[in-house]
Amino acid sequence: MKLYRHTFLVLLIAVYSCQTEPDVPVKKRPNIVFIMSDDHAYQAISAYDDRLINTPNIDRIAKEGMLFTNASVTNSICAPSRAVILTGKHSHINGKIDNISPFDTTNVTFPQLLRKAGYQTAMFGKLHFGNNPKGFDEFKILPGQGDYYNPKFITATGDTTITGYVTDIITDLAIDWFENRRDSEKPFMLMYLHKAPHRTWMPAERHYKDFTQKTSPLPETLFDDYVSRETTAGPAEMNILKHMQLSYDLKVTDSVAKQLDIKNWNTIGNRIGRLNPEQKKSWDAVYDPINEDFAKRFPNMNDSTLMVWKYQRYMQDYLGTIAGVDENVGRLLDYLDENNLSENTLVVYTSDQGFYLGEHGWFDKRFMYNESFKTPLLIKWPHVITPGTTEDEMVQNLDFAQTFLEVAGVVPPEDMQGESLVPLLTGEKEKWNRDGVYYHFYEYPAEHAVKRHYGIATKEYKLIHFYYDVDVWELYDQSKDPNEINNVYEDPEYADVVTDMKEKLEELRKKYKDSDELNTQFIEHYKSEGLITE
Ligand code: SGN
Ligand code: CA
Repeated sequence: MKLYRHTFLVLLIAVYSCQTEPDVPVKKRPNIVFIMSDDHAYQAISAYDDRLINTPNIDRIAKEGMLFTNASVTNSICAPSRAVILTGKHSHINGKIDNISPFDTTNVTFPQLLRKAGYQTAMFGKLHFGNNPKGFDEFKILPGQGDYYNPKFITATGDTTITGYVTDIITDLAIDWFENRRDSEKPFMLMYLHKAPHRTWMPAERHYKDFTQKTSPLPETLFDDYVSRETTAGPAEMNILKHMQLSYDLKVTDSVAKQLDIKNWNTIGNRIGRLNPEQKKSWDAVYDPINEDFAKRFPNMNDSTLMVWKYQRYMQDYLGTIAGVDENVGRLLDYLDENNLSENTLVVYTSDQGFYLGEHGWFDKRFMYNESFKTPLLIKWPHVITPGTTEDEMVQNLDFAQTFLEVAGVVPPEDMQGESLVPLLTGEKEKWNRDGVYYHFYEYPAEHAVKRHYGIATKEYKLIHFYYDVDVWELYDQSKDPNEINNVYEDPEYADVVTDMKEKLEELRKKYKDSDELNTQFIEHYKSEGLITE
């Protein structure tokens, strides 16, 4: 197999080297399909963990390719993650540190480079940049977060609203592009970007009932008391009991709330208002009985039973949206198979970050703690990746740009900061040498109140520095404490580890050109924008 892979790569290189001769067709270069969902936790992909949901179609990518068990993001929030993916540079270099400011379109992105090198490029779905993507022959993107039902899309020629369910529509758009506008003389690069399973977790009608009768196992840390993390994890506003809203998130109707006289009722409606009368009728048929049942139980609930009820309702809708993603990923993979496109196509499945499914009592992301720092990553590339391989090297979303450029035979710009994953994909691990990865989260003060922090993760330890509003260091021992509930930074037994990890962290900060001065500049920027008022 190794010999075969080697021969294949030699052939690829031979094809690339023909690029300079205009008469030689270059269509043998591999196609790239980049599938990304929004907030899809690896805990909700059965290739990683089958306790919550079965995702046979997403799993197919790992079965036919490689499952990464240590993939992470550099900044666990939507638009910054997308900017890192497109530019191959950390947030402090590409400038997109948070979801607030628009993306600086003077950045060079890998789709621009691929297009220049002769690839046909398209993007469908969620981008969340505040401006249109560059480097695409065609795009149809959701404005901002987008809507689950009857969503609006931005296109190069104006806006359009499409009736239906967002995950189905994004797939329809991709398949329509393949069917009607693909140039078979060129290799293609498709970015197929789902909104699901982002908050407020609204499934397709056919999946309303898939999970509403099911209960999910409770995570070990659902009732985390944040001891030893009182000033970091403690103040975050993403606790299911305290911060997840019965109306907005869990679809309890206003009339039930009134009947129960629930205090602090948030009357901001969720997006149910977008359903047309027919869609609303099927919605009510499923959700009304759930709410009636809740109305009966609520008077006897205490904090702990309410927490569990909210967690189960959260999981039911969250997993329902994933059933739609999995089905649609299957539809796209089938299309590639049926049209003889799979053989020469590298397919990636990932998420813009991980997500808390009740771990530490939370929903949302942002922290460097595992469930939001790590992200799912499955890649298939027929004849190159040995099917069914598991890879535990520490890879990041920072690495995609250089990977895709290498796959396409394009030399990456020197200032990109990742590493191509090709040696891992081809089984030449000896060429891969990474001992730790860097992380930096900025969006604070902001929704969910997760404080600014940066840190380093190795396979054994994680060292985090929360540096704004507090000055707190945390150290986690991954093998002894995989749930990251014991901060051992002050433990004398770990003094040497702390010294060593601090050294490694400083090396990484230097390597990636991050610094305290930059932190101050970003804070000053927040002040000038009125986002920090002191
Ligand atoms: C919205 C959500 C937040 C979420 C951010 C960022 N609130 O603001 O819960 O953290 O998006 O998500 S909501 O009320 O609008 O649902 S991200 O994936 O775009 O980064
Ligand atoms: Ca996201």
